[in-house]
Amino acid sequence: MVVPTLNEARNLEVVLPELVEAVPDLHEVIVVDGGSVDGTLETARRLLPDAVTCTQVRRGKGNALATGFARVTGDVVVMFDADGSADPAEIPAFVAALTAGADFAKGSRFTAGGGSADITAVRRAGNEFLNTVMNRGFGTRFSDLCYGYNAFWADQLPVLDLPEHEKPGPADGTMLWGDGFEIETVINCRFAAAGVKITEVPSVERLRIFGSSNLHAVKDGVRVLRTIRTERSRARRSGHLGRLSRTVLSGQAARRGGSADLSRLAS
Ligand SMILES: Nc1nc2c(ncn2[C@@H]2O[C@H](COP(=O)(O)OP(=O)(O)OP(=O)(O)O)[C@@H](O)[C@H]2O)c(=O)[nH]1
Ligand SMILES: [Mg+2]
Repeated sequence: MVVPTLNEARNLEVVLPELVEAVPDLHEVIVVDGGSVDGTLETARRLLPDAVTCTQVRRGKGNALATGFARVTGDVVVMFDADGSADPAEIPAFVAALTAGADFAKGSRFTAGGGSADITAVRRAGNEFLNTVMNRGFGTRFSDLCYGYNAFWADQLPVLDLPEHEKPGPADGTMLWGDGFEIETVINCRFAAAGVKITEVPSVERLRIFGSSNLHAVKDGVRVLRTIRTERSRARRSGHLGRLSRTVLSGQAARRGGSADLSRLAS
């Protein structure tokens, strides 16, 4: 599990015990902190002495995920927010989608069985619009582009080609492309452009337990739109768009076979 944290100590008190209870044979939990001032890392180490804990070099959720991904030793990577919004009881369903043949198991609140305690009419409409733009541009059938609870096989990491995570950031404090919240869209676009097999997994988003939302519907919507455009140009430049037809969104016959082995779960 890769868990990015920014001042989530109070949430970790609830989330980490719940995680261990839901998946007792978890292979590893990697907590990547963004310089919290509320004792987040100390809390993680106290609650989960076996957890891998580290502090990212640059800033932003994207850089945190890239840092965590680089430390994964398991077969499967799960992207897991620390704010209580992701239900750890859903992890086996993500792993099952992967063992059933998907390369990328994409959480969706808007497929049968999914849902959200935290979505407004405006956000829902915005998400629908962004799904449409993405699906037209990449030939995909995503139903929930803007959702960060996902899992993929660790051997797919090179496909993402994320920025080198340990290089210090620009002196002027600007963020590198992929270091911010655009990471989720970057990941969706790059997997889609590479033509990997994508399966949506129904997921019910819960409310953040403590702290307040960092999401700004309009500002973040514009950022996702910009990300789709940039990533589409990138895919076209690298000649990837021709392969898009291979991208599917359904439960497929086993590519890897076997049952979900949660002891090799890396996130
Ligand atoms: N390491 C690190 N983690 C971050 C950073 N920004 C956000 N996070 C974490 O990423 C996860 C998702 O961030 P949230 O602030 O919950 O963003 P969101 O889910 O889009 O919005 P709300 O839940 O509605 O506030 C949480 O676990 C945060 O603590 C960052 O710059 N660095
Ligand atoms: Mg959140």
